[in-house]
Amino acid sequence: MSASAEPDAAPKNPISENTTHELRGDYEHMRADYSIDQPYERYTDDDQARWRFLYERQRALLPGYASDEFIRGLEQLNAHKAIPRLDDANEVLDKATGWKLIAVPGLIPDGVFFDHLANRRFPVSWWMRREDELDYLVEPDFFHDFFGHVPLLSNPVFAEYMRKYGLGGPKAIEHGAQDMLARLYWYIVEFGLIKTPEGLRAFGAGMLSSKDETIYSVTDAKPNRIAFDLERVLSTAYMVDDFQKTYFVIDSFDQLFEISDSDFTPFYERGAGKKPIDPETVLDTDTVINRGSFT
Ligand code: HBI
Ligand code: FE
Repeated sequence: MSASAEPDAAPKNPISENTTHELRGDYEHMRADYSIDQPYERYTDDDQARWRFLYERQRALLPGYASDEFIRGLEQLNAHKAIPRLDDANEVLDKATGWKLIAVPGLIPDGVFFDHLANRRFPVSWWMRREDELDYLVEPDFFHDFFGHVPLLSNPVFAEYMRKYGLGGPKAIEHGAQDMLARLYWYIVEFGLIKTPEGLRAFGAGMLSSKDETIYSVTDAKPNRIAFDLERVLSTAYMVDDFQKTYFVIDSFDQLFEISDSDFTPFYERGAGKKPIDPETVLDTDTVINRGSFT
């Protein structure tokens, strides 16, 4: 399926159901599955310099904040010198977990995204953010997608969770519950914390690709930190344009197996039409690791 743009019309916004901003990418020259070849020659010297700046700044932060699995996954990608070529990263990932990165113009429709994940393909927006977007941008760029998401795709347990997430997409869409499934992606894949003997560590792409949220999510007293519970997360709304009010904490990556093997239908049916739990709420049924100071 490709953006069916009438000759004189701008390309249709392919994610209209859940995208409020005008999409950045050029959706005119993509394959039916929304993939493109990574246009490496289009990266400017500024893009390369921005990649190195962001990479070095985040990499220096990781010890003490990021899970060891994330740091190990990042190291083996050898991506510190320049914007990585997806073909090079794919050699590493193929050996580790059989996953493959594909370049895309930007956000793609939920159904297409789920299908890629179900087939061990991770879509990476090809373009780098601008200088004025260094610390905040509306749509995931190459740095968020590659630095944030790719390292853990070399971890077999996490990679299998991502595949199962994709496989769960069609059922969520069939139940009109993709917003519930999106919460699971958001609170785990984007903003998940994990318990370790040395304390809480971040493994979510959204925090680990952000200087300030890496620190805030692990150490700040303001947010709630609550032990992961599947139905609780599926029922909890999230913030898209601010630090999270609540982070959910898993005990181990193995816990992701249990999550991904559950049948979500009962949750979808119980949650249908219900107002989601506010992001800052703490329920008395929660196993609270720390109650946020803002409450
Ligand atoms: N498209 N390129 C891209 N990257 C994403 O992370 C992404 C997407 N489309 C939809 C989406 N994420 C979320 O709505 C998922 O929960 C499906
Ligand atoms: Fe992301």
